[in-house]
Amino acid sequence: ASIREYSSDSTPPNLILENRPYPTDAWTNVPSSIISALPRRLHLQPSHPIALTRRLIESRFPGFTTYSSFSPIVSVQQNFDSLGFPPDHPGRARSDTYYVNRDTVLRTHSSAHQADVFRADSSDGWLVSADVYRRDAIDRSHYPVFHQMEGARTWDRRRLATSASANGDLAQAIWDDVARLPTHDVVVEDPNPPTHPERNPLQANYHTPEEAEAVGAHLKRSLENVVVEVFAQAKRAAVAAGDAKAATEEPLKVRWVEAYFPFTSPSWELEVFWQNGWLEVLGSGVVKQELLVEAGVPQRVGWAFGLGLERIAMLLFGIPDIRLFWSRDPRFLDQFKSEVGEVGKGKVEGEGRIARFQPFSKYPASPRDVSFFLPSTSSPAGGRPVFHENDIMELVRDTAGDSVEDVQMVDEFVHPKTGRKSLCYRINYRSLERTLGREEVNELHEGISKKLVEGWGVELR
Ligand code: FA5
Ligand code: MG
Repeated sequence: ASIREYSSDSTPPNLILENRPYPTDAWTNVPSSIISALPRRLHLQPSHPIALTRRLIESRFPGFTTYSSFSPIVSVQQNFDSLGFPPDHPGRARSDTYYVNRDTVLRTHSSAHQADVFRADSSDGWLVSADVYRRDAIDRSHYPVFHQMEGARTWDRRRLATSASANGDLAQAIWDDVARLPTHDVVVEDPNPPTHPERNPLQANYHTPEEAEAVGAHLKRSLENVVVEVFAQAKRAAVAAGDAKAATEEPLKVRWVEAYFPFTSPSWELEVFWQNGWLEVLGSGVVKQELLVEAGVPQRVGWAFGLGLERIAMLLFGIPDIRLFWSRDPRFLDQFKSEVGEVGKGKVEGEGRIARFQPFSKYPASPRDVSFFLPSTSSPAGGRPVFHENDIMELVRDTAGDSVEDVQMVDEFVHPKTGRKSLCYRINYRSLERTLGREEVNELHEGISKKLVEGWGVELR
């Protein structure tokens, strides 16, 4: 038996996505809950907080070309190969990525469009907003569908060589542009050395250290300005709402930490101190020159970033749970609508407003535990794929949808005699929109337990 036989039980010969059929194969793993999220495009719904966040950030990059309607169905080449992901990179695994089939995925990040945009767009700066898909944990800041904004700023050496400014000195030209950026007065921690000889080397074959340093400085100031603006707007909204506590929250704390991405070097992540911890909001770095060479623009040099729009929107609007973005409840959506006037009999909806989220009520939580032994032969040779934590996350999501607030492993042990592994997960049921009945929760929980037995061959304890 193989994984193919196992997964073909329930997989139709074609998946219809955005009105197009895609042949399925042994790699197909997109569940119906994800397919139904495809048409939502929250970043394009006029007064939705994700769209408002997108527009606020776009306004901090004047002159950049903006794209926001590329299809989320991309090739493995676009999502991974074009970015230099090695063949064995964990991000490619079926446990982490939604495969339509062997060659086609739901994009896992907006970086999937980097190479294409660099090739097709000769502007110095561009932004791409996109819904992205990942098999991931379930909790208040993780959801299997979320939104990213990709951005890049590059400089053209050839154009520079023929212009009078900076005497053809690229580093100097970039520093001149840094000086044109707005300034801010937030103290930013930047504890790591700017480069790391193995993990994050300068691209010495392509850039002088001065050029890389100038690109890094332009990148950091540009993105700090985004976060500073988001916090200023968040505070304004809190004051307007009479929310004294939020309005006087501690001053903004921001730090850069070294990071690794296959398509940038050096690379950094930007973190913001929020609710007692550091929250990562974006990844970024100096674009690998190989990518620009491949894209037919070897003369361009610059930076790129990829930012989580939900993470920023949670800060901006004070939204405590990522599931709220998917709510169709008018008590949520109407909070961000604005009216521009009246035409005929109807009110005309405006572009929305940045307002502090007012919780409409907190419904009770219903935690339930499920404990089970994994099958002793939990290997592909035994006929089943190896159980991965993301598999229970998806099973829960597919059975109970947004009625689950989080899923956590609370116990794990290996039986001393049989050597079998036992796991216990706590599933916390809580709707954002209503009280769930005891019977209803029991039914959902039994459904999940049953699917664990049938799909994964576990033995309930
Ligand atoms: C990336 O996706 C890179 N493509 C970013 C990048 C672009 C680096 C260009 C360099 C150049 P990462 O996996 O860290 O990196 O995700 C970027 C951001 O998306 C995170 O900082 C976070 O804000 C957000 N994010 C990641 N996973 C989730 C999730 N499950 N739910 C909500 N937001 C998420
Ligand atoms: Mg990251």
